[in-house]
Amino acid sequence: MFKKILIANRGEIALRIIRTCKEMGIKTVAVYSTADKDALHVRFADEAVCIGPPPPQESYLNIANIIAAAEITGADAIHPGYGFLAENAHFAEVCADHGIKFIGPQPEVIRIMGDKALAKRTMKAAGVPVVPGSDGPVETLEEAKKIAKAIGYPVMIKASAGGGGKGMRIVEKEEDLEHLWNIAKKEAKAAFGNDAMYIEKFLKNPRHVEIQIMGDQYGHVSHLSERDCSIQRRHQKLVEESPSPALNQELRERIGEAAVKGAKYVNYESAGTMEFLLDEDGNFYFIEMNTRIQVEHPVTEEIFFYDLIKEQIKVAAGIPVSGRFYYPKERYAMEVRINAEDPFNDFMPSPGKITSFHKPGGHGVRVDTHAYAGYVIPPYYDSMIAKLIVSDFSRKGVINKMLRALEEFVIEGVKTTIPFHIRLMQHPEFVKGNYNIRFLEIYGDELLKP
Ligand code: MV4
Repeated sequence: MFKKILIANRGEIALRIIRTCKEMGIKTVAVYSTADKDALHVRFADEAVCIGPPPPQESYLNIANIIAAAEITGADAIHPGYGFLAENAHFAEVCADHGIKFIGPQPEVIRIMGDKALAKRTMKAAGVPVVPGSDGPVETLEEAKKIAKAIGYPVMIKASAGGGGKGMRIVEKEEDLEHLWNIAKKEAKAAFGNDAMYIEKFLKNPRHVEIQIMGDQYGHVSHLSERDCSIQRRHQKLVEESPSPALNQELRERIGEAAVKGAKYVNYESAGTMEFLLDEDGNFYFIEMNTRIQVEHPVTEEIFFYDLIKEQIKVAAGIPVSGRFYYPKERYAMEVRINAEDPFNDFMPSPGKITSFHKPGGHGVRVDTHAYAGYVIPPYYDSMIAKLIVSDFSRKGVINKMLRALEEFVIEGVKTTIPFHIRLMQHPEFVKGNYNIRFLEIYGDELLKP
């Protein structure tokens, strides 16, 4: 087992990782930018190393400084958390070159999944259902026209280097293709320095259902059922829950098996998530794979009482996983993201000092946060300040408990997304589980007016 792990991250996830390391008897090294000198991850780690000024490029994305911090402190592994360097294949390689174990998948696998057209082609070859469309990248407008005609409009043009919605366009009819093709390509070039594009059939009212998987160094892969992450706004998830209200056990098993098949095909090591779109007829299609621990991993931890970070560390150290399928039994969990943003003013960021802070507690309530009374939220990083996760024996019980916990949560000094979540938990269609990725587009007016 590792003796000392460096956590190449900040905020709640850095704290989350430090906690598990302590339980495992592993020493921890925090890294921090000068903006985070008073952060809890710095205080709770055994050692802490400053890696640069506030801009992420100069600190949390600064590979040379992070490797130097690991070497100076004698860390034998690095946990990247999510965001920052978590899906950077080059960083994973540099760690290996320095004899430091990167706690995550193999660099080649990160590289495949980072190229969305290649990821899709690879999963198709593995026998995982994918959205009908081009087989890999599309080189020319003429080729794009041909494929779009064959699959039928509407189609979606997507950037291979994309994800998160950038460089993506819906095309309703052939007359619009040329124009939107050019726009999407320009956007992709500007955002990613790569304008490779692919095309697929546009699905109208899908749900976003993802499968949590865990693979080891011996080719075993297990899955831990699904999370429904359809409640999003501008590609930012706001709520995640499990089980998905849209799945029956038969469908759940088929998606889970598809995810395991795909992950085994690439010998996937570590925690990962296979993202699927689920259409109104119960068809599911792989769209992307995330090669990291995700923000919403606690939803899965709560329904299975299973520490995913601990498992990630164990498989990184060469301990095998059981290679089985896990389904929740009478357990429901939901997470809401509490961001320092004003939900009634277009989710405008609201950094600054938290003047008063009281977090909810009680049975089935978990709060993952790095915030405290007096903490100053720096403007340089993302605005998530807490995750509130509740679990119970029914979905109804979860929503009831979530509402109670949200009403108990006190955060003063900055605006937060709490009032939005309080309304959402009382929305009849949400309560019925009747939602898809367009939920906020449809009900945003009533949920987001001041
Ligand atoms: C789609 C789609 C409909 N049809 N692909 C958005 C970001 C990227 N991860 C994939 N996305 C989508 N791909 C086809 N063929 C609709 C979306 C989409 C979406 C997907 C998941 C969650 C929220 C979303 C919001 C808008 C669009």
